[in-house]
Amino acid sequence: MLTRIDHIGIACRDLDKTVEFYRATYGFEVFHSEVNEEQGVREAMLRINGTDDGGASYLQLLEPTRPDSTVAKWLEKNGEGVHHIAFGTADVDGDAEAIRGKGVRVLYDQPRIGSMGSRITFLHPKDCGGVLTELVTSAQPTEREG
Ligand code: CMX
Ligand code: CO
Repeated sequence: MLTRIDHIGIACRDLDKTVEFYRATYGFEVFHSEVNEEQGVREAMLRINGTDDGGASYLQLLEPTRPDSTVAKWLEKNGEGVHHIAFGTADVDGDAEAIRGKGVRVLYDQPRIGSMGSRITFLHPKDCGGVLTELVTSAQPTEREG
């Protein structure tokens, strides 16, 4: 069951500058940052609020690490902006299979590793009304997000 907005993914060309915009404008601080080479991104997670399933909602600021990455290609075409939304679930495997059964393309056969050791998969934007949609199961939610 999808129980929260886990994050909104925002593509940018300059992560440090974008982090500074969110800090100076809204007072949001970096909760976690990392490079995910498989996804081709350097990212910062800004924790916005806790959620009643024990998790949290974040903004995920994404800068491409290489020109052939999905985010780099998206930036070339669209410029900076909202890239995807992500729903949180305790069971990404089960929810992805259920959604696949409804005829929506799930991009990965098995979930991959996302931010903070989470397990993630994506639904094709062409099957979701133009919205690239991610499903996320956090790692150790109580320890990290409690
Ligand atoms: N949102 C909405 N539509 C999108 C999109 C996005 N983020 N990315 C691509 N599209 C649309 C394109 O506009 C295009 O539509 P048209 O054919 O009408 O022009 C169509 O999808 C195909 O786009 P493309 O530019 O040819 O891109 P690809 O097919 O090569 O890749 C996708 C699209 C979804 C398969 C790819 O972006 C992907 O695998 N995404 C999942 C991984 C990812 O996004 N990782 C980065 C974030 C990591 C994280 O969140 O942790
Ligand atoms: Co994401």
